[in-house]
Amino acid sequence: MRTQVGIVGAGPAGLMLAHLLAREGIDCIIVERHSRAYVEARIRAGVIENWAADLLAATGAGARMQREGLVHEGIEIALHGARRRIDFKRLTGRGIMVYGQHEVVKDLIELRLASGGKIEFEVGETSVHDFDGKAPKIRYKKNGATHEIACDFIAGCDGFHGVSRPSIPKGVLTEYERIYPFGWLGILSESPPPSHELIYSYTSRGFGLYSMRSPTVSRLYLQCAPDEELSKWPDEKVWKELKTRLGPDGDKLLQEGKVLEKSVTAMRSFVVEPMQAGRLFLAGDAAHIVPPTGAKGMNLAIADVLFFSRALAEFYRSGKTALLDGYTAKCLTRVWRAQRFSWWMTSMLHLNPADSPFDRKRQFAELDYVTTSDAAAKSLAENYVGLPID
Ligand code: FAS
Ligand code: PHB
Repeated sequence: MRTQVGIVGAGPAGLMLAHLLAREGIDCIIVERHSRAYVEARIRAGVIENWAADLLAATGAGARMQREGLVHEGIEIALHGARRRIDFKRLTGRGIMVYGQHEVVKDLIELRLASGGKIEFEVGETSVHDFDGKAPKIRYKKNGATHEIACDFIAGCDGFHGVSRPSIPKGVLTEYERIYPFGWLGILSESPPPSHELIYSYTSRGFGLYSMRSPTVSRLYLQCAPDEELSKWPDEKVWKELKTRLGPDGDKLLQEGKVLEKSVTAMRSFVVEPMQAGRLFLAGDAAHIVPPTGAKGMNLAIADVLFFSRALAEFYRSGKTALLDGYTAKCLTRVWRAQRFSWWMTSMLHLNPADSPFDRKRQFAELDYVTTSDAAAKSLAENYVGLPID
């Protein structure tokens, strides 16, 4: 097979790239190791930045999001149960879209297949080759046969555990990492959220996040140990702890419901530089990971492929490589700002076992300041809704 851009991975990065390239008339093929059903059911992010929701809508991939998504104009931060609102609309004039990542994935897959675009699901033994030259190749196995895609460029959109990044020769990439001494135990439940906006709760028992996917489906998280054993968390214990960390009226506010999904996610900050090697370009989680407290993961993936699609459009239009050569620098400015914000939100809202009593007091003072000073709240708000993208 031959195409212009070979894409490894059908997550938000790979699918959004294919969508943007199709609009530029640039041919591409996606290879994905899991089935369509699997990637469409995988529960991950839920917050879409303002510009990203506008991009989905402006490029014809946002109709269902606009029908079923929830526009939020603020969040609440609870300090030991006392809830204070950060008014995004008043502070920045913008809001966020609450719409599940798996819904975005469903919409982009449907659009791509409906327009005759190619996605090879359930491939095995994917490998990438010759990206140091002008004729890179992707090889994979499917139904017992080996297949090869010859292309001009490879987009490594295969997440943190994919094959693209590790295929780059040793010494080319520099890794930056921070591992956090806590994780999140998350549930998806058939129950109404405790509030019509997200609640970020700071308590002496650890962090709690009360998010949603719809007015009847909640996405709820508890700070836990990074290697917490799910078997130690039967549903009733999860509900009890979620109510406790919501504050004195937790019992009244949080209705229980059927738990549809339960998982523990460890937390890290990770960036590789550069995000390209020859004609292999990394995007999304393949190049960087943020702790989910700032809700930046999916949004960074979409930003990377927006920049990459523009660079490819310039190349195929004019042969110029300025934007391709500048891809890493363009992405990393936004990546490091999101890394700072995500680290800051994570450090401010979680209990770090290594913290001293002084740290705890300082932490509380920071939360108190951020939720009472317009200047500080505006900084949080503009980072949360999404820094302007150009
Ligand atoms: P993805 O990981 O989404 O997609 C990569 C794709 O490549 C996958 O479909 C994978 O199957 C495929 N792939 C991998 N190796 C392959 C190979 N060898 N061959 C072919 N295909 C291959 N962010 C939030 O903001 N809020 C959250 O609550 C949240 N929860 C998360 C929970 C988890 C467990 C994880 C891992 C991430 C979470 N994130 C969350 C961050 C998340 O949103 C990511 O940033 C987002 O999925 C990144 O998108 P992609 O870069 O497309 O990578
Ligand atoms: C989610 O809804 O899954 C979600 C929302 C906000 C976050 C993280 C996750 O910061």
